[in-house]
Amino acid sequence: MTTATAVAHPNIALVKYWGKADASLALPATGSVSMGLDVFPTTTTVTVGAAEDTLTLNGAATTDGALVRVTQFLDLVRDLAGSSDRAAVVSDNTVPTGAGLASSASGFAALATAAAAAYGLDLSPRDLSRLARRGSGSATRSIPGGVAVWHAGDDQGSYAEPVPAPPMAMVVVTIDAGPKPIGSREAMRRTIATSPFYPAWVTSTTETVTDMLTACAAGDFTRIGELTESNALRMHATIEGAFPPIRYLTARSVAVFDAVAGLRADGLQAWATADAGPNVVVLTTPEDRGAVAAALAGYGDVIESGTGPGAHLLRSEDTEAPGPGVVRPEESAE
Ligand code: 2P0
Repeated sequence: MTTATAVAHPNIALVKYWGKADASLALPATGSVSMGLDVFPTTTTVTVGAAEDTLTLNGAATTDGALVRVTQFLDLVRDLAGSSDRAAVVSDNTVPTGAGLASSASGFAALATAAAAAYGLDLSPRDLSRLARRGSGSATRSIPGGVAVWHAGDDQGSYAEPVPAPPMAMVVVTIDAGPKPIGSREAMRRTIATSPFYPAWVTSTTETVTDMLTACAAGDFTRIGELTESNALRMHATIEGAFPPIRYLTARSVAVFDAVAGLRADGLQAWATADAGPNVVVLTTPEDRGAVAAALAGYGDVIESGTGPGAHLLRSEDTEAPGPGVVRPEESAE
């Protein structure tokens, strides 16, 4: 029985991924760029040698669609490893319930890292990121952590890697912790099928990725911020162009965008973005993050984050014992 435990963090895109070129291989229509967070890690243990695949999520046995998705992902790992062994997956998210951050990026990055090790695969960071992509697109970018670019391309070429960038921080403003009106996977499909703005989104975002990488390399924080906020609004405009329309931003979201513009007028580095929901994330500098968080406290629950690490193994061990997290005698003596 082989067990491995990995930890991974969420990431927030500065240039968004919205739409697949190939759903079965999880290939994005465009590249994207993100900042990995240093808050809310997911810790996942995979133990190979179970009677059947099982998933325990935050302490509760799970048998719904989440288990189906995990099993399909493990099938990919088993194919690579030439194994038919089933596995027990135990995953704990530290995102507070309703923080408004998706856990699929950290979840599948941690699962990919732990499962690859538990099944005996020795993958390069690039191949680990390609594997995480098959679980959830945004998980691709949680493998490197830090500021990362996820390349569009074919199966071999679509992976994430770190990019040089100036120091960054984020302030997450949770406006509404309720469920999304429509999940991002289905919303992406509807956007591609019905939004007349989608072709322009693909063209412009491809250019924005290049511009963002140039701004990151130059350490031009203001340009990074401008591109971040612009790309987020373009994504939401494209989504709103779907039929039937999908609108994630609420009046309260827009109020935060206005407040962030006010902070810029006051001389702070603050640029707003938002994913597939009403919550707003503000890109800022390590110097300005405290002032930005204080100024936005009245708009919702506010959480600060610095730039986080990539996905990594906590332990990988062979054990005779039946279950994850078992400490061998020589280790328990420490
Ligand atoms: C992003 N989002 O770049 C964009 C911005 C949401 C808005 O990636 O279908 O859960 O698993 O590939 O990764 C959310 O989509 O979608 C997402 P799948 P995922 O972060």
